Amino acid sequence: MSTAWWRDAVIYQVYPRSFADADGDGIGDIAGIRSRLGHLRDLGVDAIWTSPWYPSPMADAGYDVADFRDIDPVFGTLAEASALITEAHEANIRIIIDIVPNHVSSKHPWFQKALAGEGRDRFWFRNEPTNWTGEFGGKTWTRLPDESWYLHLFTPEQPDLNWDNPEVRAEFESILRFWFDRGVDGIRIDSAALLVKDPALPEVVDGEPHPFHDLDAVHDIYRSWRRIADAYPEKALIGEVWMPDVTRFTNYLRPDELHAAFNFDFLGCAWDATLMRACIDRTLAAHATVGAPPTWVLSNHDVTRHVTRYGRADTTFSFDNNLDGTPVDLALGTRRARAAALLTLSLPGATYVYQGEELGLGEHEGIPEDLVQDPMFARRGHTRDGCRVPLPWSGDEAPFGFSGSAVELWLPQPAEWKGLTVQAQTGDPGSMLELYRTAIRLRRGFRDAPMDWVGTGAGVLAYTRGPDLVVALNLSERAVALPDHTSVLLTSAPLDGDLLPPDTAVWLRR
Ligand code: TEU
Repeated sequence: MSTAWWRDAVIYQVYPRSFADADGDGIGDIAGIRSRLGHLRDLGVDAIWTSPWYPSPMADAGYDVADFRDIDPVFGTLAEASALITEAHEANIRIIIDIVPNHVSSKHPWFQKALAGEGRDRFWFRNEPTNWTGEFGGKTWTRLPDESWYLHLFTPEQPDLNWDNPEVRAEFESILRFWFDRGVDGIRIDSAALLVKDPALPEVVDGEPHPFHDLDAVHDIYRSWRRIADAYPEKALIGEVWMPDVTRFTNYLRPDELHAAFNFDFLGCAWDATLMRACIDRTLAAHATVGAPPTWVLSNHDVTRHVTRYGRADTTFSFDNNLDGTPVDLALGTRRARAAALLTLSLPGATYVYQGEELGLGEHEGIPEDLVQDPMFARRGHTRDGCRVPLPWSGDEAPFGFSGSAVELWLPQPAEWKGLTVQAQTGDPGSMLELYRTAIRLRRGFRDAPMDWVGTGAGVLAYTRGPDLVVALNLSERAVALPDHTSVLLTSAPLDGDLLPPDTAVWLRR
């Protein structure tokens, strides 16, 4: 294992509720993750990132944390988390856990005490609300029986912490050490740009500095976190930073701050050669200014799965552009997702794989409204549940091996997933799973090689990785000539003789 492992790792996001259920309650758990580590080893990933597993009332699927130093009984125990860390390390897989520093659960002891009048300065209490709009839409202030209001950028069950309070800072520094001491290799930082608020709590006014998005003072927090991480060998800090301005974004990646951050610019980019090329160039140039590794992200637990996105007329993603229910061509989306995998797994930097993308799962758009769990749904009319459906492992019918018995799962699986189980795809050379397995294996041969663009016609992206590999992706509507090569290593779809068909990517030996 190389020291700066996060620079070129393949990092697999495990969403614990939906990965695998060992205790048969219809909700995934740590024992389930441990039982399926073989899948991750066979896939060849370098690390996993687990979404929150802490005690939580689950008002926001665990992103409402009541205790950062324990595990929710629905997921298991602290001892099981330690066993997972050990077993993952034995399989050469690192572990990144999720820390949610912007807010806690309203059931967290600090907020319970605040309600009783003690330690209110750990939160934001005011006599009057502001005009702010929450990150899920809706109001950011809730009134208490004593007529005071408290701030929550997300749901009312997620009161925002006051990062001006030194006690808050000390507490999270201690939480980082708690988990580093238990052997985790990295921290994914939730909503990393939102922590610091303008203490005057001014209204949001167009053209004036924003009161809580990306305030300069937030960087002091990550400088102190970096000092903590650096006191251990090989720990990585990875920020969830949604930031349209690329310079503001890379500020988080300066050498004394975070090691990496998710590339949402790329995730939201349309399936279009000119726009993708521009996005890749922008990414590479921006990261080079701070010496940070680029990251390549297609999906996660918050966004519409990319098989579905790429099968729509509008292939972009943005929370402000709700495309739910618009027509989807799943065959086209899958074809493009295969090509996109060969793109993201061959660009320089780290690649994130969201659980189920290696199976080619699409968004489950058919969840009945009365089963929807996501608190975003009531506020924005869009649910993130469609990308959070329990994984299909085996068999011909739900729960497809997710749970050992025919229990009702926390979210229903579509019957069409029968053909997409791990079992059904294993050994099928045309499957998404085997494509990912092969690509991740081959990637080891070039992952630290330099990248250079190769001139091609319009609609095509082509680049070399070192002396051995040339990659080409055809985003145009016509078949195009392959770049010069000696042999074909891997294709996302069959070639058309010497031509690269539309929506196809290829890895060639030069
Ligand atoms: O998501 C944060 C997030 O997606 C927002 O900050 C985003 O900028 C906004 O929705 C766009 O309007 C993280 C988690 O990934 C998500 O699952 C949680 O629900 C959220 O934080 C709250 O913890």
